[in-house]
Amino acid sequence: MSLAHTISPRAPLGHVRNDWTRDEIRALFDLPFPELMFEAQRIHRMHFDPSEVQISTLLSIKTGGCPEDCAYCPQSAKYDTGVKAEKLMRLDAVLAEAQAAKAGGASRFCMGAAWREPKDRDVENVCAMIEGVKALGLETCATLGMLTQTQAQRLKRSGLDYYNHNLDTSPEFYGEIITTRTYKDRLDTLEAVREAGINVCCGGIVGMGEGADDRAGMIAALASLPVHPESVPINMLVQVEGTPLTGTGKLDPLEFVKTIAVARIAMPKSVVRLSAGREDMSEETQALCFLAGANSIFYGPKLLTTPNPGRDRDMALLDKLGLRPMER
Ligand code: SAM
Ligand code: DTB
Ligand code: SF4
Repeated sequence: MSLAHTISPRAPLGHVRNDWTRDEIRALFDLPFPELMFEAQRIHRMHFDPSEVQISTLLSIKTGGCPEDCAYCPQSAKYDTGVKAEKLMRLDAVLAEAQAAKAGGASRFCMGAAWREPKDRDVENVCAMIEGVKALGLETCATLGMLTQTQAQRLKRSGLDYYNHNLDTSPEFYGEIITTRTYKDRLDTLEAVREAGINVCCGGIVGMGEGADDRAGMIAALASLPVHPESVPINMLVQVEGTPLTGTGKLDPLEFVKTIAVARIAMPKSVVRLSAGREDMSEETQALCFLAGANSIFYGPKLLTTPNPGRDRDMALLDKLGLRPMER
């Protein structure tokens, strides 16, 4: 039996389980790198075509001025980052961006708003956007902050395919990063989204000064949700001047790759997204992330407010690696 298999005696690796302990996750992180990568790639191939990458494009439909204090975020009103607070975008402008994203090759369009939680009126406006984007033939995703059950149900009726709401880090480190809402608040929103029948997109950020145990705690929290998120974004902190996390020591890129590999093993059927942080990531690190089981990226020159690689650069990379966009 291989070293990796001794970690999960209750069920063979590659099967979906929701009872991961932090120690088991930590043991995956501690595997020799070749063993970890081999298992991640083996499990990836059990459930996915290894040459396919899902392509999403992000749009900030409501930028800046957020009342929350997330220490990583350029859109918090509490930090002076140069991001100006704007109003919710108009429907026609959003649809023009969605059309451009589709023409550029995206299959999913994610709309993000810098809200703590939307008002019911905001939800109505976003529902009109979702209907319009879906009519273009794109999958839809939204990230609007905390939701009530009624709001989640309303979004579902508009046809929303995915809702993004991250746990961000381990329960223990969370208080160092956000004080204006609790871990439990996040779990409640995730439950409302799940109950409403919307696919869940939920992940976190690494490189925030957390320890190896926190990275394991974050993956353990995600992998022990009652149902695994269908989509798991793993973000590398994008350090933005003015946020409390600027100047945090850079995380070793191989630790990022390992986080992706462990997410792949712990949530075998979820799409794992190599998310924020690619602008400053070498092609070699990104290639290792794909090898570790990442099979989704944000595509287009901007994330919400920060830069992302240009389309040409990404297409050249995918081409070089023989990867192709996943069909819907
Ligand atoms: N306001 C909503 C919320 O917080 O749920 C939606 C938008 S918020 C920007 C979505 C996610 O983006 C956050 O949960 C965080 O994981 C990620 N994010 C924000 N700023 C980031 C940064 N500087 N680097 C990496 N990820 C970041
Ligand atoms: C996620 O996990 N990462 C995306 C998406 N969900 C909404 C956002 C990344 C934001 C990076 C900072 C910015 O561009 O403002
Ligand atoms: Fe606001 Fe979301 Fe940024 Fe937190 S992550 S400050 S909730 S926009």
